[in-house]
Amino acid sequence: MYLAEKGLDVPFEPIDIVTGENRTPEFLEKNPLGGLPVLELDDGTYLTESLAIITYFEELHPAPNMLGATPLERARAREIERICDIGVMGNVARIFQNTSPMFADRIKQSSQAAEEGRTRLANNLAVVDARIGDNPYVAGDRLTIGDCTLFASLEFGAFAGVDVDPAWANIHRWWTAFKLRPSAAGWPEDAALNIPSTPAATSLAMSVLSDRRRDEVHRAT
Ligand SMILES: N[C@@H](CCC(=O)N[C@@H](CS)C(=O)NCC(=O)O)C(=O)O
Repeated sequence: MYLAEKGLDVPFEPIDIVTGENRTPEFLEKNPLGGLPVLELDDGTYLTESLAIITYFEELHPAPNMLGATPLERARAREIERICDIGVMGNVARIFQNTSPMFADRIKQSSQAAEEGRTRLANNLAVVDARIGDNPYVAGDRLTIGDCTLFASLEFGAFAGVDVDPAWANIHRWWTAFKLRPSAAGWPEDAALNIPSTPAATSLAMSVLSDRRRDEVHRAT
């Protein structure tokens, strides 16, 4: 989404996390933590961590500016981006990992950890909702990196069956508007159906969807 907003064309190689392509020895040489995304640099080395990758591109291609023009604007943009990543994405992931069958044999699932994730998610969404207020974007009247992070987090939440309370009206207004941006057009309608490359992987992905989401997918296909 960030690359689309910047108008940058970077060659892209999909990695199937459902079948564990990101856990092969070959991939772990690129990122020992197994996470995506990974940026392969011209010198053959690899850069990991979304924020590091984004800020690298931001310095190479400052226009359109998606961080801010002054030190304080950049600090505010990073502040809300961290809240969206750690507070929203992190807690959506925590709930998903502690409730989804996909993780049943990978971690010791805990309903208490999932519950804690829900509380922390609500606290962070309250801050994001207040920060958006009447503004069109998460950091005010211009698009910044936090908008990309929030969109990815909410879409992942929709896939994982983690709902955003309708009480967060500013977030919902922002989300509805953001879906209309051309950069959102390429966003997979349903990550579970687009990421997997084999029938077995698709069936595994379908099995981890919430019942509600699975019904929606069946209706749409
Ligand atoms: N802090 C890292 C998080 C990396 C990460 O966990 N990415 C997820 C994206 S789906 C992933 O690869 N999950 C699959 C896994 O860890 O097996 C970043 O911002 O890049």
